[in-house]
Amino acid sequence: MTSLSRPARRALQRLSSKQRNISSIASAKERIPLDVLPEVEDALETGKPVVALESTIITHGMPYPTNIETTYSLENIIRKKGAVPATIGMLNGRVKIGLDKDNLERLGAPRTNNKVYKVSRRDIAPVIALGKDGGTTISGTMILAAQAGIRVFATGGLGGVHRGGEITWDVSADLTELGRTPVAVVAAGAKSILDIGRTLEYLETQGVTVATYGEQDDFPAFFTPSSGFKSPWRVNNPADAARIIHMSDQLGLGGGQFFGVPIPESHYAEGAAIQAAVDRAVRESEENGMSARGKEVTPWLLNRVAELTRGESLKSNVALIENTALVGAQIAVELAKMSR
Ligand code: PSU
Ligand code: MN
Repeated sequence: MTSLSRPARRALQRLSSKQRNISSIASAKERIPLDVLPEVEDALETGKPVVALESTIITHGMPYPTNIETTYSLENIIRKKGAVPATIGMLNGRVKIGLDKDNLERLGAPRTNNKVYKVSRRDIAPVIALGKDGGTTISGTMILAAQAGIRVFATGGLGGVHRGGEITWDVSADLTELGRTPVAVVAAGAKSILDIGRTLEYLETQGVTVATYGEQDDFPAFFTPSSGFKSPWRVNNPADAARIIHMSDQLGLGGGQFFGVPIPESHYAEGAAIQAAVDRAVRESEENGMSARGKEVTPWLLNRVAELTRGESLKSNVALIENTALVGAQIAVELAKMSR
């Protein structure tokens, strides 16, 4: 939209959300190879609530077939709350807003010979231009969601400043994306494979509104409810979250918001054991040089933690994403009422 003149941009801002989404999808289709599932296109055109889901979880974050089963489960949870799910990924260089069964199988099935890229901002243009397949990270998904006019996105864990990031400079593109792209991310916080204190500092510098969603002040740490760091804000209902998103748009601030939803209480108990595995995995990654391997670091750590906990971490992972999908859908429903 930055190519528009300022008066044109103002005129576009005055359009109702319905008109805006039609123009946003139509114009996106003129610019990029884009396929939108009919259910999603209809929802966007008629101002119904839509929740984006990412695909790096499917391609790099979870093993088969849990990755695919979880995607169906998330999509159903979102539908039950009255919103439409849009899982975002890339196939043959085409952007997919909503994945059908075949798309999902192709991205999620065990790899034979087709390489599936982990796609953050820097990778989007090459994957399209060179006709590749990709699972989009939070940053990649935010960009494509924004292109389609989707304002709310639910997922598991945010990328961040890695432990030792002050030396390796390994800082996830998720953080800068939240600073520039207007999509609200609802997730279970950031894993303690990361330096959560520095992650929050970086988000502040980027101007990102960070709020815990629930009854605690602490920023959640994915497998455990509390990170030991406070979130700058707290909300405990979907309408308040939606009001923050809406006001950010009214102000024309332009960036995203982050809502950290603590892991459900039923999974607190596993948290401590998983935490020990996280610490061990981080130590191993430093010893074997994995921690200096860029985009491979996060998937390696996730996989190692799952191994060390004999799959317990995977169960918690599924439970907490199901929870963020539910909250994301509730926020999207409230936001749709405000944007009419
Ligand atoms: N954290 C998780 N699970 C994940 C990811 C992060 O608990 O699957 C994925 C997300 O797609 C996130 C990405 O956007 O990893 C961040 O990767 P990196 O650290 O390389 O920026
Ligand atoms: Mn990184």
